[in-house]
Amino acid sequence: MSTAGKVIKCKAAVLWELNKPFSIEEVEVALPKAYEVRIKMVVTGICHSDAHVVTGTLVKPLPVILGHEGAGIVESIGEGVTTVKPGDKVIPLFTPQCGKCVVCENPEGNQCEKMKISIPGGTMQDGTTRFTCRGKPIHHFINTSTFSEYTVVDEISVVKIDAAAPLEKVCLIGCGFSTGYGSAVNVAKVTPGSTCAVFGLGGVGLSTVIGCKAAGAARIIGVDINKGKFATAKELGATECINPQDFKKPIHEVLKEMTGGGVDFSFEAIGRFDTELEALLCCHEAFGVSVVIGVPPASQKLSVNPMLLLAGRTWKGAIFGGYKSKNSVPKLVADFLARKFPLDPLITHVLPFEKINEGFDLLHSGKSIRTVLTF
Ligand code: COD
Ligand code: ZN
Ligand code: ZN
Repeated sequence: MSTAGKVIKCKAAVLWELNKPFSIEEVEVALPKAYEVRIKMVVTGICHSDAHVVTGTLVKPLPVILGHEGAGIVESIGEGVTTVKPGDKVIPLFTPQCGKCVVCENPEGNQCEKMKISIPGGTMQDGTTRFTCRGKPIHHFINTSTFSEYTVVDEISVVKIDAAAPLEKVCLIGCGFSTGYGSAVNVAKVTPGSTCAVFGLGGVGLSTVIGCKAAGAARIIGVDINKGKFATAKELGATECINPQDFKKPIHEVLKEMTGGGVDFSFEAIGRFDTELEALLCCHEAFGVSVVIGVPPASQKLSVNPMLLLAGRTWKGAIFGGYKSKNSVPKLVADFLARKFPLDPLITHVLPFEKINEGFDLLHSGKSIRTVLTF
C-alpha cells in the first residue's frame, strides 16, 4: 500500500531528556512540503556527535530525533523537488549545499549558510517540524534525523547515490568516513612522503588514517588512550601507534622527538581542548598544519599564545571534511564502489534499530568503532 500523500506512523528513537536512554516510540511523520523529501531509512550509523547531544555537550532543543549518518530510499517528494525522485537511493546531508549562498558559490569552504550545526536549530528550513509523538512536535537534528524509520529533509540536505551502492556500508559516507578522510585529503591536503599524527582512533580518526594513507603519507602515527584501537589503525595504514598514558612527558614532546622536530600534519578527532593543543604543538612550528575535527564542550574556550603560529604553523578546522556535500557524496560513493578505500573495517557492529541503546553503550565502552543500525 502506497504511503505517498499520507501521514506515516512509524518507529523512531526519541530523546526526551538529557542523559536518558532513547525511547522507541510511534511517531507521526508528516508529508514533505515544497522542496522537501521524505525518506524511508534503511540504515543509520551511530556517531559520537549524537552522543554529545545526549550529554548536553552539543546543545540542541529537546525532544529530538537524532542520527545523521544514514542511508535510505526516497518515499515521496514535495512540490518543486527536482534532484531526487521516489525510489532513489539517497544519503541525507547534515551539511547542506544550497548552491546559491556565498559559501556554495565559492570554490573554497563548505559550511553552507543554511547550515544549522552551530545554532540550536531543530526544525526544517521553514522553521516547523514534521515529527509528532504523543501529540507533541519533536525536533529535527541537523537536517537529517536518521533515527527514525521515515524522516523528512530539505532537498538541499539530501543527495542521490548510485543504485548499486550497499546502503549498510555507504551510510558512513554521510558523516564519519567523509569527516575524517576529507580532513586529510581535502582540508590538510596531506602530501606524498609526509609524516602525520592522528589523535583519536574512533570512526572519524581511523577515516583520517585512511585519507593520510591514500594521500601517500610515509609515516602515520596514531594517538589514542585505548590500545584496543591500534590493530585496526595499523590495518588501515598507521605505521605506529602510541598511548599518551605510557609516557611521563606531554605527547607533543614525544612526537617531536620521534619526528625530528614535529610532524607535517596533525589531526584532532577527539573533541577535547587538551588534545587539540597537543595536536597543534606536535606539528612542526615552521611548516606544520594542524586540523581541528572534534568540537569540545560549547561553554569552554581555549587560550593560545599567538607565538605558536608566528613561526609558520597553520591551524585550521572543517566540518564534514571540507566537502561540498551534494557534489562530493555521490563521488565518494562511486570511489567506494571502485574500491578506492575500505569501509568494512570501520563497521564493528550491526544491530537492529530497536537495540539503539546497546549501540550507544558499545560506543561509550570503546568496544565499537561504528555500529550500524538496520531498520
Ligand atoms: N587522548 C587520546 N585519545 C582519546 C582521548 C584522549 N584524551 N580521549 C578519547 N580518546 C579516543 C577514544 O579512545 C576513541 O578511540 C576516540 O578518541 C574517539 O572516537 P569515537 O569513536 O568516540 O568518536 P568518533 O570518531 O565517532 O567522533 C569523533 C568526533 C571528533 C568527530 C566527535 O566526537 C566530535 O567532536 N564531533 C563534533 C564535530 C563534528 O564535526 N560534528 C559534526 C558531525 S560528526
Ligand atoms: Zn557525525
Ligand atoms: Zn549554500
